[in-house]
Amino acid sequence: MRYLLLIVCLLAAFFAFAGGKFHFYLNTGNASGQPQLTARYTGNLDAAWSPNGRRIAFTSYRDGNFEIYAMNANGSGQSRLTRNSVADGSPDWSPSGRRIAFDSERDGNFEIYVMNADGSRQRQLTRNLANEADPAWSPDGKRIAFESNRNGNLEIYVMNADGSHQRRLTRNRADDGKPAWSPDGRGIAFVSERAGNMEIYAMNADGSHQRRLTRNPGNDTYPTWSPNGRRIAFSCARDGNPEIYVMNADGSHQRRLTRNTTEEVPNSWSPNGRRIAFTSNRSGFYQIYVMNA
Ligand SMILES: [Ca+2]
Ligand SMILES: [Ca+2]
Ligand SMILES: [Ca+2]
Ligand SMILES: [Ca+2]
Repeated sequence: MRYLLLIVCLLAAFFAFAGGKFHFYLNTGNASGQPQLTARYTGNLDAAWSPNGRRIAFTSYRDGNFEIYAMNANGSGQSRLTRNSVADGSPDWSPSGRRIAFDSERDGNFEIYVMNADGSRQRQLTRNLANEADPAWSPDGKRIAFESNRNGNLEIYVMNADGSHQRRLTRNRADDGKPAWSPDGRGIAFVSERAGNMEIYAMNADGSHQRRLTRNPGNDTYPTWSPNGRRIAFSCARDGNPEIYVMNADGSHQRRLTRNTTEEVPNSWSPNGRRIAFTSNRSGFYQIYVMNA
């Protein structure tokens, strides 16, 4: 699947993550009430709202390779947190707001790392030749879920927040990835291609009771929980290009929030539940925007 994704990436933009990451990249337009937080002429994506709502971590290509940055929730005060020549991405805040988990290719393939919220004390948590990506911190701060192709295809794994006790939660030949922990910590939403195209699934946090939430031939990806756990935002390409949708946590009442010819994917719900930070290429480059939820 990642080859298909790569083709989509190459068609859509001239940068892409490669190498086993379950990313779905996006392709322009304008919408009122959806302010753009990042500048033009470079790629900025993968926004993650800090638990107190004041900062947004994200990934930027402005330095010639992907680095993690953070900014104030209005787009001001942008600062770089990583500094190296390879890809760093997928930032996710610890529930305390003190640390950020992320993935990085600095040892030759993707691994999960953590750092302090100011970029200090960067520490590697996984260590193997496969790709580990898309970390998601459990709401109690004790565990981190992630995706890895260490067993031949992408599966979802979970480990303690110090990298110990890594264990697998999904088990099938299709790609499973992009874990998102429910706010009560009991469940994990994720993306799987087990039904032939990307659909959103949910499971208990121990991997049991895996169930499908979307059902259509377009790719559904980027699941993002509302802070009250009642809804999941996701992107779906059922109308030919990725748009942002929301549904109830059981998959019911799916409804579209964006409507244009470019690609929009949700990244992170604001902690107060009122806003959704998302990535769109409506300007010709991937940029971070916010809209009302
Ligand atoms: Ca980098
Ligand atoms: Ca690895
Ligand atoms: Ca799998
Ligand atoms: Ca689908």
